[in-house]
Amino acid sequence: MLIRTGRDGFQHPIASEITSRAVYEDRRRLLKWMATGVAGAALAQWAQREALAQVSRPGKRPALQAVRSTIPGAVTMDKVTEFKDASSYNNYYEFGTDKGDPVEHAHTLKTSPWTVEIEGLVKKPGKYALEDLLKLSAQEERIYRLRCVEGWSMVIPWVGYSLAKLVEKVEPLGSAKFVEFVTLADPKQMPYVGSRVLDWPYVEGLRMDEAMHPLTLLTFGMYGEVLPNQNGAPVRVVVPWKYGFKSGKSIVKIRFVEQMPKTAWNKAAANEYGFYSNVNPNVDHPRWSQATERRIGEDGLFAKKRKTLMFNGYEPQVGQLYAGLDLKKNF
Ligand SMILES: Nc1nc2c(c(=O)[nH]1)N[C@H]1C(S)=C(S)[C@@H](COP(=O)(O)O)O[C@H]1N2
Ligand SMILES: [Mo]
Repeated sequence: MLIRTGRDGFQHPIASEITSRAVYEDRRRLLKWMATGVAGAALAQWAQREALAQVSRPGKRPALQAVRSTIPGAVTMDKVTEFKDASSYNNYYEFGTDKGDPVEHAHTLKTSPWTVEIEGLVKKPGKYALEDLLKLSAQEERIYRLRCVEGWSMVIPWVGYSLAKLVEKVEPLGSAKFVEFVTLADPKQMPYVGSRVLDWPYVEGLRMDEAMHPLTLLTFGMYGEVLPNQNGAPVRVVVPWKYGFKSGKSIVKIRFVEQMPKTAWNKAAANEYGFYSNVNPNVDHPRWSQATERRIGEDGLFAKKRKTLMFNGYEPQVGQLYAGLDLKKNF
């Protein structure tokens, strides 16, 4: 709807019609696709994604909506995974090792009140209430692929902001080379903490430049709502070019450190899980290939698997971070 004519003679759209750049880019891509004859599928995807951004609250949880991100690589055109699948097929070992355990057990997780402690080599350490973290920067919606080391993947619309915003705010010292994420380990709320599958708490880490990369998302929501417990409520990270286990859930501490953190999976099996854990179809896991994957909800059990992309398809954005690094050694 055009509501008024400006002095320059052009009609100006009302605010709600001002299209964000990401949406605009999507439209341009859509038009290109239509020209190449794959319009049917593309249109269906388009309609679905428009709907996700604006109305649907599939989990009936409190709304956490945000505008589409415009940063390069933040919005994949892949078909979005159904909320039902993304919230019921999870890895969250604190609630059990089967994919169906977290959705069944994670209701015992108490996500409020919640504080995240910032510690280590940083000018402004301290406890940050979740409410303050939520407000620290504008939230964006980003549609990322998440590739699990076990060979499945999903496409999820996350809501959050670049972790870099928080890092800048707390001012790490020059000596800080890595960021360590410590997640909640409370046996009273988490039935499998105490089991011997992993050394609790679940710890993850990133090199400082990885943590500062704009695609690394401090995540509070998905599908326009606050995170379901089983997906890592109330706050997790999502690092889209790495295997899913690098994206720690239900974070309680963020530590700035000089030495490479000892991460949970690396401690459990160093020959299988390195620190970097970049998605890499050319480097096999010792027990299985990483060359292909199955998209949950799309690629049936007997369908041909799809090829896994280098850095999960985020090579144009993150490849530079690893220039000169031997990715076979630093897996
Ligand atoms: N605290 C914690 N974080 C975790 C895990 C876990 O077991 N505990 N599993 C990881 C793994 S292996 C994956 S694939 C992703 C899954 O995230 P999703 O359930 O939102 O898809 O969470 C990661 N974060
Ligand atoms: Mo995973």
